Amino acid sequence: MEGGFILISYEVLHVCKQSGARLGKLTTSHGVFETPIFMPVGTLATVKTLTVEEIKEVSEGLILANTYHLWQQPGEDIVKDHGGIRGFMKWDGALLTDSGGFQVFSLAKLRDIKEEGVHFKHHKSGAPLFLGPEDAIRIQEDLGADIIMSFDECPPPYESYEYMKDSVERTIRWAKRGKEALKTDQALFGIVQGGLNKELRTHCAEELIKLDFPGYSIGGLSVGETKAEMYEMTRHLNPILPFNKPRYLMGVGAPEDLLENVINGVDMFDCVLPTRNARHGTALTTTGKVTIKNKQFERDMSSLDPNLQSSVSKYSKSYIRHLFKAEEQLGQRLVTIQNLAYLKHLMAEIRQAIKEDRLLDFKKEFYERTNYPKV
Ligand code: PRF
Repeated sequence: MEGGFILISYEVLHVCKQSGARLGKLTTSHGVFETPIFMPVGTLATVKTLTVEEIKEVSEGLILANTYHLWQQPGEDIVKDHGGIRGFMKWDGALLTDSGGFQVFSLAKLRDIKEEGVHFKHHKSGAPLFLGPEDAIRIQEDLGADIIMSFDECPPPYESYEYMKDSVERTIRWAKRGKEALKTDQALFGIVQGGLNKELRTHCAEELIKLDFPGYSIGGLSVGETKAEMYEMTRHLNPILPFNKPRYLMGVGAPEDLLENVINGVDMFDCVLPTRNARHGTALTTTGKVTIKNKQFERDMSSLDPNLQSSVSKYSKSYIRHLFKAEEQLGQRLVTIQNLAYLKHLMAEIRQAIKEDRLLDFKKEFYERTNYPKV
């Protein structure tokens, strides 16, 4: 692992008097960040289509990568030989890795969940594999991120109470085993599960808090439940999670979800949607979603987002539409830059509104001037 000593600290700098949202400072060995923050996803040690210089432009300097994917390809030993993900992809910012739990559940075929971990078949080759809480920690130690995740189960949101109860208890035991296995100073977060059941969520949070993690993730949301149910659960967890530790809502990144969940006390977010949708031609802008392939943009000479300056501002919608119609890869790159630049801008606006105690006013304006959906 590169550098050896990796530690984080977190402090709340201000609480918005209007909304209760938190402004915080997250200190890592590879950068100091104001929260709330959105982290672009670099699953395979690349934010798809972008160079590290471009990632620097459109992020705060903190990105995410995936244990499951890098374990399978090229293998954590090769990444480790480069000094971890940062050396491998030449990223000099900070990093967070997900544990692989979620990817096993979303990608793998024929999973068999046991107390020791999960037996499953590789999502492409069908080869038999096993991943457990100690393996997830060992691999994340080799990958060398500043912040790492416990191995958890993310069950479908509408499973039975009995299933959810067993699953949560196992996730708590896995978190404990992961913490015991950790040999580095990487910041290991516990992940709160429990589906849509508030009692199970409370129980999971309380048990993880006893283990005293440096931060807490909220998993198992944005997996098929309604937005109202998601917001309700972050609102429920807000007073339960420790005030002076960062809270990270996993896999959530629609603009309206960032805003609503910041109001419910969330500090950190990641999501593949802004970058994945970009590659299919959906742009996120200061006025809402733009489907760039639409005929209406054929002769539109204006930039993708006239209110936001970035390295894509010089191109017309007409040109970017043309790139998509002609299946030119530059189109995907340009919309990826736009979407991440927009989320960076939105989070900066949110932090400013928190500082000025006017996040609820900001929320009202946000829904007035955009087409993002309001619950
Ligand atoms: N667990 C882990 N990673 C995740 C999730 C989870 O529940 C989610 C759910 N939105 C995204 N990524 N480990």
